Amino acid sequence: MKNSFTEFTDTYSKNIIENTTNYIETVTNNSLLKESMIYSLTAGGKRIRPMLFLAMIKTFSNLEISDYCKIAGSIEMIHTYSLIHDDLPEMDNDDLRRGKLTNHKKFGVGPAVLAGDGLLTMSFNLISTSEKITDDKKIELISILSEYSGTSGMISGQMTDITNENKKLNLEELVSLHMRKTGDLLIASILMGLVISDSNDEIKAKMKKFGKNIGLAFQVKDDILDQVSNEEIMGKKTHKDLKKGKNTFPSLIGLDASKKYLNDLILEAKQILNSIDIDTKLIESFLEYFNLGE
Ligand code: GRG
Repeated sequence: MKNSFTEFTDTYSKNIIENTTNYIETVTNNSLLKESMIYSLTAGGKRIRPMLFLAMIKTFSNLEISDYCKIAGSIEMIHTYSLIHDDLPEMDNDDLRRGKLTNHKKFGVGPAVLAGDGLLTMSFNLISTSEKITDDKKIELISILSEYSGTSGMISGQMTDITNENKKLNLEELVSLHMRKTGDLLIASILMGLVISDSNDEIKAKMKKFGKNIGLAFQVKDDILDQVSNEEIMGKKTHKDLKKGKNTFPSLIGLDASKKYLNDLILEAKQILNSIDIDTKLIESFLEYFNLGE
């Protein structure tokens, strides 16, 4: 049975993808660039980050959700660019993503780098052209998204990751790496939704902590599944981490302790939601994503 977050995703993800692909079609004047950007954006994916952004607006305001699908698309553009670049031979070297050929396998390395660059730069342009928010809010959103996906956030986490293969990190270093690489874009999505909702500082602080927990949980789950799942279920190669000498939670603290860690992070995230005096059921239903199905 679908939970409310999945139904929410079904309702709005088409609108998000239509907004972004229409924009790419309109402003891009090279057909290969257009095709390669749209290929990866429409290749599937759970749309977790744009949906978290919209779920904040739904939960913390009375605004019309469809007015913000264009901005939600800007977040998915950043996420998709990061996946295209992460899959490149000089990074994680993957042939499959979202169950399809990776961008560079389909179009070549050069076009894949440029498709990623195109999505990255277009993301901010998309926010700047939104008719639904004030200029002050545009600046705030662009500032959050560029900071958290940038050189103190996702990009710095990725740099630590690729330069520390075959070098053992301790738990604190591993947590810091993944907070930046995976957590920060999720936190940005949440904070951007709260900016639109005009939420107060207390809600922002609580939901930022919630974002940190789910960001970390995301990676712990990914590490666990890389060890115990298979390519058919994941839509990408599994058992890669060990082969590549990657630092993972199971390799550092063991599989059972990783599962307990995941559980504790989600429990704490639920407690944060329970401490907010508002109906947060939609956000809470997202947490079912972290069930390992055991
Ligand atoms: C190249 C600057 C740069 C950054 C790459 C996101 C990232 C940073 C790398 C991805 C590595 C990875 C597999 C991380 C595990 C968690 C994660 C972000 C998985 C992919 O996100 P999902 O599951 O993907 O939301 P879909 O396809 O559903 O959108």
